Amino acid sequence: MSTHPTFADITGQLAEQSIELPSWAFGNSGTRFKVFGTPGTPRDPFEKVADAAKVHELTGLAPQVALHIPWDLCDFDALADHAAEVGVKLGTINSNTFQDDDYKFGALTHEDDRIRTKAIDHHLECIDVMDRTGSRDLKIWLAEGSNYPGQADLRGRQDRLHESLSRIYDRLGEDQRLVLEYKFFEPAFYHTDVPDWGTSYAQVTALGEKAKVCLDTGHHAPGTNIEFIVMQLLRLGKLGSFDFNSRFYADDDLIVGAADPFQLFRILYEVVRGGGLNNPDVAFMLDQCHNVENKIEGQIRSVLNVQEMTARVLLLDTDALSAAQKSGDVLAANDVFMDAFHTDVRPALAEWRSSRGLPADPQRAFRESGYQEKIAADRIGGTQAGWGA
Ligand code: PSV
Ligand code: MN
Repeated sequence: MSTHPTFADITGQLAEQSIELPSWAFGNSGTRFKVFGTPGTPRDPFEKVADAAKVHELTGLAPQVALHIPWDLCDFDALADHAAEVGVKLGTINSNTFQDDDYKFGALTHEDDRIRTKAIDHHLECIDVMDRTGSRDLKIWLAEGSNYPGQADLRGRQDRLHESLSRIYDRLGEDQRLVLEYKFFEPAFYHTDVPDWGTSYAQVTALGEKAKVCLDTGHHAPGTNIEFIVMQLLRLGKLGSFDFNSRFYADDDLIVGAADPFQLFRILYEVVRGGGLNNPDVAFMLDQCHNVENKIEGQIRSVLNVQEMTARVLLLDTDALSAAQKSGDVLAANDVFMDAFHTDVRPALAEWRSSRGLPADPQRAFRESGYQEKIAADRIGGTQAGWGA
């Protein structure tokens, strides 16, 4: 006998959901062709945190903000106080070894001891920041690789990567973690040192329990079955975090769920199936850039997309699915799955938001709040934040 969950059955899980926002989503970004400025763009981490807090205020979904070092270097005690005042917390610290001339041929994998040490030291400084901000996770994405066959010693670089990561890992506190993000290409075009989940898994497994894999949904070749990777990493206890976004072609960093809502559903199905929902060991983060759309609204839309797709997954009739799977009824199983995907949860979510004192339509509430007009009028002068700022 299968019992189809009702919306009332799932609100407890929805209420617990939390998605971390990236500070850089509020700064200017673009392609290698052009970065467009926008009135009201934050000039410093304090203004980024204020914008992130607006997203949380209107959605109840985004209580943490991830920082990027050195882009967000500042007085971290003051920033943490400011975050608390506006109702959010500082979260994951992202390192950056991709914007310094020394790192042209690598950072943690570099042949030169001096440069490797410099890159390791940068990560140790990031851990110092984590100690100040109370952040748990150090997220490492490496822009390292080569463009031409024969250019680099692939094996030597893997060995040096392990040594460098070990030095960083050894400095982590009891409750701190390292999450290693993979990406199959870019900026390097021939080989990348951490191109896939297998490499990240091998490297973090060699480090120990406090090291996990970060899965950025935009960092796979077209056609990759990402939900399979999610399932496997959860099964192995090594999925530390998500960077959610969506892509049409490469690492587009578009709004999560915008390019392929069904893929987001399939990923979240495996998250729920594998016990990763509202599990503190599996951080939900966004890694997005809003090049042409309003940035704050872009973040609001993103967290709502994740919430909406999570609700659809939670409404899936798991008993019916399991019965169909066990009896080999291919189409019945697929019907149950698709039925959940096609469920329109928007009216129920709007009503539930209102019942919790949140706006039924957070995006509209943002437009009506006048916040964008206010920051555009107030934030005059200074340098707008963006890549390298
Ligand atoms: C670069 O591809 C990237 O998008 C990585 O995904 C990081 O998470 C992010 O930048 C911030 O460094
Ligand atoms: Mn990412």
